[in-house]
Amino acid sequence: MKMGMRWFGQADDTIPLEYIRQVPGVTHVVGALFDVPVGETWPLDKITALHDLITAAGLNLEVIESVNIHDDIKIGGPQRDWAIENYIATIKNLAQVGVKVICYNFMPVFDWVRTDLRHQLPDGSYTMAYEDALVQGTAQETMERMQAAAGGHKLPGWEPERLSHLAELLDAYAPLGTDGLAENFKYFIQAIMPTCEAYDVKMAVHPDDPPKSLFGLPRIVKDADDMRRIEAFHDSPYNGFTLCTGSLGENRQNDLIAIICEFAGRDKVPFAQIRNIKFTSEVDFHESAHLSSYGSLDMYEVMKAFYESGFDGYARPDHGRDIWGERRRPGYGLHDRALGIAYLTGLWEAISKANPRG
Ligand SMILES: [Mn+2]
Repeated sequence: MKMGMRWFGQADDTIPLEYIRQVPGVTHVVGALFDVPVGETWPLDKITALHDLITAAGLNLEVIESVNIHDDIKIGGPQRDWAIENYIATIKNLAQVGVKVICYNFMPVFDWVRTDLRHQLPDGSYTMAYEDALVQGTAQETMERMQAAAGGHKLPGWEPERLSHLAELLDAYAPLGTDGLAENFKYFIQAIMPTCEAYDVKMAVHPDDPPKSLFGLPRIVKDADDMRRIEAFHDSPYNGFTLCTGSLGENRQNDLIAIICEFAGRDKVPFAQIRNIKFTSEVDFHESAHLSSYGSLDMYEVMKAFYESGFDGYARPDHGRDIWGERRRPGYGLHDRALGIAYLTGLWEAISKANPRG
């Protein structure tokens, strides 16, 4: 397991790379360019500049999150092939600096959804929460709630430029349905796979968060059945998954441990995002500290499942709370993510010493 932390770049992240370098166990940064419009090719000079900054700090840049998917790829719109050509060019450019994994998602219109980005827990820390009753209104209302709650931070996947055309986007997705979206996903995967395999860059689709349909839009990366369908688009380690324990764990019907064993066991998990959540009702939850005792997921069993499946990919603690007076981009406090890393790497050491791999 190669542990890392997500970093939003010099312009957008208040955490210096030097601090990340000091978190025990961290060898890499999960990075991205945030100033290239979705659909365009990421220029090699900007990628190289990001890479050089990270390696100068003593860290590696081998995982990118995210290279976002243009809406026309998801919809099958007129600019689809243009956007795919650019995606392929981006993969080639990223490979040139040694990138091995691209995390992305295939969620229509909306990326991840929470209803409270600063929910206070009894210990005084702040976290993100989801209350299902609050997304029963319109998509517009939810979007406004998210943006108002962001406290001026940019939220990944919630680019105001793109969402300013919300009504248009909703209309464009409306006729697709689950199968239509899946067909377009398949078209995309089959178009890029030869490049991924030739350039040794693994694609790792992130599950829908929360893993269910919202606002009547189809969602197709929710559970093991969805993942099997995606795997069948092109059966190869290059067509893989970001196994986000928090996202998949947000649906009580998902047997998270079985999903880890199945997909990591088939070498389809190049990237793991490991966090805990706590259910507050059948469907509502908030993100919690990583410790098993603070949430609803058994992190010992999670780490054991990764270990026993032979997982040796990249990982990150995913999110953290705001603690110790910190006020960062929601989900991306330094301290709690570092505590999560200490805990997860501790579990990993204990599990691996008790069960040496043959
Ligand atoms: Mn995640």
